[in-house]
Amino acid sequence: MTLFFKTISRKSLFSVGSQSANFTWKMPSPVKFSTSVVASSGSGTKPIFSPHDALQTDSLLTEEEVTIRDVARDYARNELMPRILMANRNEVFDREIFREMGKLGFLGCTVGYNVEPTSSVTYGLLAREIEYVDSAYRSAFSVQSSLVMYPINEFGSDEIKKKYLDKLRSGELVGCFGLTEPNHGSDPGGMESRALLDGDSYILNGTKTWITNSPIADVIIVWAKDVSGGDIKGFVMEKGFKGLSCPKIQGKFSLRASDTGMIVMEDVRVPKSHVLNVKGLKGPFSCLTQARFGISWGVLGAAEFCFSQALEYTQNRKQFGRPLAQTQIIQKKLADMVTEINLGLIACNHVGRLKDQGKLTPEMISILKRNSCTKALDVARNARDMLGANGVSDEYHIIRHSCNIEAVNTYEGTSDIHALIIGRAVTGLAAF
Ligand code: TGC
Ligand code: FAD
Repeated sequence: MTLFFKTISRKSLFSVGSQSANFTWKMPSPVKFSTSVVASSGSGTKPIFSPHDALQTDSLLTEEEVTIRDVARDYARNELMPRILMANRNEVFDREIFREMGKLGFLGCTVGYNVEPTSSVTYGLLAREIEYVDSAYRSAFSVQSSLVMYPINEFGSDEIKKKYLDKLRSGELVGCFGLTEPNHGSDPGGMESRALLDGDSYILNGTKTWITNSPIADVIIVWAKDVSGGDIKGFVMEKGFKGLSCPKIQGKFSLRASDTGMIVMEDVRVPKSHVLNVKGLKGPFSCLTQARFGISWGVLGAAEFCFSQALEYTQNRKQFGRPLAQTQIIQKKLADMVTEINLGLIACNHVGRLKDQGKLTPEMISILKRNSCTKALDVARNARDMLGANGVSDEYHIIRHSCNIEAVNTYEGTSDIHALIIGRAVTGLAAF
């Protein structure tokens, strides 16, 4: 496989201007990462325990996956981290981030159009490193890769593949994916958006809401019911199409560094060549399978940050004459965190390998998405508590992660909806 990451000039990428925050990171020392697993001893090597790779998941990665992961880690921690505090505080998304991720080869890395695709585990590792900094940046990465590039590559005509895929990969174009409607979130099958065939084009009417990146998107994928026949179909629209508008939703207290909006369609004409070649809910659901897989990895990255921060903080913070980390309750919380994060990562890795072997079922993804989100939310909430008052300050970053994971737990199928998908597979009875 081509290591396209190696061809990028890191120097030029990393000279992009970082937004300077008025605040400095107040941890006593930077969060450290040790993934060493062996130590020399008189009789050879002896495995040692690292809280940051407790079950040695790194040993399951290929050399190429480790290399790409390290590039992503470097980028996320050195380039994204300095920008996030003010971006989150001011609800700003820097569109340049798409070009940066594009330059590094992150966008649509598993989509093999004009490039060699990476493994699914690589995609997961990228999501994990990016979400270690913020879920908003991972959302940008996953919507573009899994919800926009994936369906265009799988179901698009040669014409639209040629028109959009390379530009989406480079980050020159930004895409979004509209499934949710004001009256239909968990039950997209009830959608009210309609498409009427009229000559060589369809006329679309309807409203989508809570759409990541819609206010800044150039390429807008919308799912709507074809009036003749009633099948759900996917339509690829462009910013500027007559009758199309994408107002921003204001006042989110989660994913504040991501632009979320609506897609309002009033008699929007979409050429037939822009209709995706798939019928029914399996079109959008197959995209969701890709994105949910990435979220399952990503949200554990956010949990890893919260764990590392809480560990460092409680090792340094003394109350009652001893470090907080030397108390039983704090140690139990840290033990729970390290257990859940590492079990979760092993599961993601395993399912990623099954995915590339063609052995995946959607229920496996529901298990991962639900498990990773609920466990990460728990880790973030506990970490917030362990920092006391500082836990509610955005300068310590945990409250931001905690608020973000609330939304991540809701989108792409809520935790309870995934329980019902698993429940249906277990019992054979649909409860929704
Ligand atoms: P159901 O009968 O289960 O399925 C209908 C058809 O779809 C097929 N199918 C799949 N195909 C491929 N991949 C999958 N994962 C699939 N899951 C189902 C299925 O075989 C069937 O095909 P066919 O040929 O028989 O028609 O449909 P249902 O209506 O009963 O589904 C119920 C339920 C609850 C599972 C579904 O509605 C659901 O998943 N609801 C959750 C909605 C959701 O996740 N929305 C996400 C919106 S996008 C988003 O949130 C992006 S956030 C991104 C970010 O910022 O990162
Ligand atoms: P509802 O479906 O109204 O659910 C409300 C509650 O009821 C939940 O707890 C749910 O679990 C529960 N519930 C629902 N049905 C049942 C049942 N049968 N039994 C028991 N409990 C049930 N959508 C897109 O299409 N594209 C995007 O890019 C996108 N980005 C998003 C970004 C953000 C920041 C957010 C917050 C959402 C985004 N969404 C997007 C929408 C997201 O997918 C929906 O919010 C989600 O699917 C849930 O739908 P809902 O909000 O309408 O909640």
